Amino acid sequence: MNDDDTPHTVRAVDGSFHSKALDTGDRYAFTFTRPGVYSYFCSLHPRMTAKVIVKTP
Ligand SMILES: [Cu+2]
Repeated sequence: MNDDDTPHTVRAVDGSFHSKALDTGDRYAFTFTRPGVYSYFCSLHPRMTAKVIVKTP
């Protein structure tokens, strides 16, 4: 959920997932089906980067 007071997006570096602009309180969900490390960033503020690590159960 976007808790900030400005919009942000979630965009995969490899393009595999991409949210619309998320206003305050908006949520975005994506279901990963394969383990791996998925780097993403905010397309409105490209210096905002992070990653999701998906592990097998
Ligand atoms: Cu942003």
